[in-house]
Order: sequence, then structure tokens, then C-alpha cells
Amino acid sequence: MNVAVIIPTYNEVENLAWIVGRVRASVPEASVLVVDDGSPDGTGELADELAESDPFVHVLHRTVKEGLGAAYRAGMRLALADGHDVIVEMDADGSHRPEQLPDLLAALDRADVVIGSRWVPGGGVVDWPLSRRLISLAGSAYSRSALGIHVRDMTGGYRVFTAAALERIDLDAVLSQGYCFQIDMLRHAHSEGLRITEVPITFAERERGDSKMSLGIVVEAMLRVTGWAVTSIPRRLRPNKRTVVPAPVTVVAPSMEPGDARVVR
Ligand SMILES: Nc1nc2c(ncn2[C@@H]2O[C@H](COP(=O)(O)OP(=O)(O)OP(=O)(O)O)[C@@H](O)[C@H]2O)c(=O)[nH]1
Ligand SMILES: [Mg+2]
Repeated sequence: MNVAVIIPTYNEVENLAWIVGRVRASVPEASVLVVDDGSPDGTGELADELAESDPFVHVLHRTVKEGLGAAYRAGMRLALADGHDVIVEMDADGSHRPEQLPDLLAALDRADVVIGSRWVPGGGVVDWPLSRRLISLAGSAYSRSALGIHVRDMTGGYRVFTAAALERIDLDAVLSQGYCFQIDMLRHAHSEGLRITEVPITFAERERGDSKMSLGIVVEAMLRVTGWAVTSIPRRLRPNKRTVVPAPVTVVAPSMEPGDARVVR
């Protein structure tokens, strides 16, 4: 498998070397594509240094911060053009443990799209207050019922796509900017009849750097999901025979703790 791990970054200078090193240690044959939106903290320059010292690391520099969605779309187009067979989405902040990537990749034997899921048996979140858990669960529940997609973790951003699956999705039609991008991608994958499965992950709260989450990002998701739900009512009245592969109940034990990571420098 020719795997590309896309890592969008905005002001992640404290996290980037740590996360890239862990990806390289966990799946040595995978390439890393950092998509940086001109971070003022020097993340882009650090990414260039990492790329200079490791031929498996690449950087896409974009000049304007346009949100997660635009960064992923640009990274996905590049990874597809470069001929990768498998494309991975991963945050730079350590929330998505690279040590669990082999489990996600293994699930490609039964699906076209694999979701690293916090909300299936065996999955979970470390160090999140109850309020944050409830917001995430409510967001997933709302979008799941509004869109009729039977996925437990609708908003998670640790995902694997086969290139063939990604090519079926019209990225120009995926307009969401914030984490709504994740719901938008699922909506398109589902309507294309792609096989979707969930693999349990342990999601760790960011330890360093600042979250880019904002009220605007939450409002975008609520408005877009509601709009999609309303416009899809006529179609949903005619049952869709396409099915989502049920979530497996395998419990994944992370093989390495974050502090054990090898750092590429
Ligand atoms: N290139 C690019 N990356 C972004 C942008 N916004 C966020 N990111 C990256 O997307 C990933 C997820 O962003 P986070 O700030 O962790 O957002 P989150 O995970 O939804 O929120 P937290 O739970 O608070 O961490 C991180 O790697 C960010 O650096 C952006 O506008 N451009
Ligand atoms: Mg995060």
C-alpha cells in the first residue's frame, strides 16, 4: 500500500516534529504530507526542515488560512495526483494517535472509508470534561439522525480513504470549512454507496498549542447539517438500499504511549 498521511497545520510548531516522528515510526512505509496555511509560528519552516531530512515527508504551503476543509481538499488532490493508493487524515495535535494507524489501515479489507471512532465499543476519549463529551456525542447524534447515516462518530477527523473511494467523491462539491468537512465527506461517501466502517480509537486531548475550534465552526456545522437534512427529505422518503458496514467491536490496545514517540529532527 502506498499510503499518504495528510496532516493539516496551523500554529502547531510544538507538535509537528513529535507527530511526524510517531507516524514514521508507526507506519514506516507511509509518506507524510503536511499542509500548512502560512502559520505565523514557524510551523511551515519546521515542516520544510523535516522534509529536508526525510524523503518521506512533504510539505504543501498555502498562503491563506482557509480552514481545515480547504487544507484537506488541497492535500487530497495532491496525494491523488501523486498516485497514492490510501489517503489518511490526521490532526497534528496528538489527539489522533499514530500508533493506532495500523489498526485503521487493516480495516481496509472490509471498507473503502475507515473512521477512527471514539464512540464505538473499545473507543474513547482521554482527558475530556463531561461537557466536551456531551457536545461531541450530541453533534454526532444530530448529524446521524438528520442525514440518516448510521455512523457513531460523525465528526471525528482520524480517517482512511482508499484512493478509489476518494476519486468517487467530488471534492469541489465539499464546501465545508471547519470540522463540518468531516460530516460533509461522510455524506458524499455514503451517497456514493462507499463501504464505511468504524474502528475504535482512544482520542487524547491536545497537550500543547491552541485549539482552532471556534463558535463559527460549530455554527457552520449546525447550519449546514440542518440544510442538508431539509433538502434531502424528498430523497429520504424513498428508502436507500445502500448500507453502512456495521462497526466492529474489536478493542484496540494502543501499542505506544505519546511520550514514547521517536522525534524526527
Ligand atoms: N492548514 C490548516 N490547518 C488547520 C486549520 N485549522 C485547523 N487546522 C489543523 O487541523 C487540526 C485540527 O485542529 P484543532 O485545533 O486541533 O481542532 P479540533 O481538533 O477540532 O479542536 P480541539 O479538540 O480543541 O483540538 C490541527 O492539526 C490544526 O492545526 C486551517 O485553517 N488550516
Ligand atoms: Mg484537536
